[in-house]
Amino acid sequence: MELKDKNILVIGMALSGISAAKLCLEKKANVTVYDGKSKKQLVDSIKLFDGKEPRFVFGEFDYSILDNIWLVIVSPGVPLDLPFMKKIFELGIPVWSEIELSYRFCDAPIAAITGTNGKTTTTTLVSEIMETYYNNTFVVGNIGIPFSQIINKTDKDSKIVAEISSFQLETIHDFAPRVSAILNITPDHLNRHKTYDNYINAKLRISENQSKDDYCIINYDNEICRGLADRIPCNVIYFSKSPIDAKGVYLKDGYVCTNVHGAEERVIDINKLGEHNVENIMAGIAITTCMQVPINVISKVIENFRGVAHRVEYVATVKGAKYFNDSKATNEDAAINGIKSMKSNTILIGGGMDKGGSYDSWIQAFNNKVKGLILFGETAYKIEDAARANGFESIYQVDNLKEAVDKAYSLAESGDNVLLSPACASWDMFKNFEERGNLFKQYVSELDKQ
Ligand code: UMA
Repeated sequence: MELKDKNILVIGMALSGISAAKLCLEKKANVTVYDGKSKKQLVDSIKLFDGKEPRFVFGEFDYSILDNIWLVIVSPGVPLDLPFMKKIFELGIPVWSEIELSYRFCDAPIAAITGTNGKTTTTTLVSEIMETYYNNTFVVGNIGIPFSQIINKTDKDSKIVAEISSFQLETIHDFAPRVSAILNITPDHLNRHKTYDNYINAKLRISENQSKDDYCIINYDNEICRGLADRIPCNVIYFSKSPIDAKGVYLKDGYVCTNVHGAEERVIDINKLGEHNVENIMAGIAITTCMQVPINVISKVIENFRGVAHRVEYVATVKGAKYFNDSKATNEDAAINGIKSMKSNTILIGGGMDKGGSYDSWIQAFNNKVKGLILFGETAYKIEDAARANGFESIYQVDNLKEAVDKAYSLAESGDNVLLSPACASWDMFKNFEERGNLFKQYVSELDKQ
């Protein structure tokens, strides 16, 4: 792919845009970077170009910058129906995502993971498995590392694990992973995609350029995903919480099993897994099996997998109750995801710094799963009021996180979950959410010794 002397416009100057622009500059293209923010707002970003600067255009879009543009690279957060984007399409200028650009320079096989929920956890697990077995595995994409940032370090023997969002998929053209995965689809980002069908179609694009020898992993138990199978041009591999009459990874007789390579093999005992992660783990097994990692390597990594730190991270089982750290849930929406991922009776620890939000939707999402709500921090009274207003009464206020863990321990019975998912920022009592989560893990580890 030759970019020398080509006129390229990069739209958006944050993670993806800066990295894509740097790659194009390295390839000796004439690069213009546009961002709707002002120069003053972007001074720190400008410094990241280390003197090798593109042409910058900031603020209101100046349509004359489109003259002679050969290619537009659009950042994922830029909606495609903005007036200047519509003009770009009208002029017939190709528009690529940063993922497409990077793909054009990539000789390594890619495992690409999309889905409404669980992308980051599955991507993290897949990268841990791949790194254990293969040298030169790179994890990129929506997880926070632009693909273009690492592309120069890769060759045909590298392996790429990419978390891919629907925003990134909207502007692919040739992008073709060796293995793709659609973990699940439920309504999300509808303000951007306008209709649920558009969102589903954007997700499905992950497989559109795959050849018939490639693999696409889909969730058998998610009706929307299962319904897409006929539109997938390569080998379809399912994952399911029940045995299935097709190629895939599934639960049977207390084990995660796979028949991807033919005869059924047991991969791991379900009791060794955190229950909320089972679907992500099955997807991870299917993906890495199709990337030719041996089952014994996969099961060993899974046995030690604790999820993504501070995001419904399994901590330990104490007296039959499972403890989870979701300290990263610093707002109501994230905490709703936290409680949704719990499948059984849960003792929930929440509270922290007041960001002025309401807690009603979070409490309504408890859905009879929360048997006790333990509150501490600045927002304890506010959350208690909201909980009572929503008819929830089993509330315990404590003074600090240590007391919260002790209270949870005294309430927890075998089979319960204990979840720290505060729905609030941490800064009233901690340096950051990481410190809050780490202390939680430390207090839980000390319970064993009581
Ligand atoms: N901008 C404009 N005009 C606009 C909109 C944005 O000029 O109309 C500019 C902003 O001023 C800003 C830049 O574009 O300077 C931001 O671009 P961006 O939002 O694409 O942000 P990046 O930092 O490039 O991050 C993107 C992904 N962001 C989004 O998809 C919104 C990151 O995913 C991803 O980690 C990163 O690329 C690297 O690949 C984040 C995300 O929230 C985590 N993803 C969504 C999700 O997970 O739900 C999809």
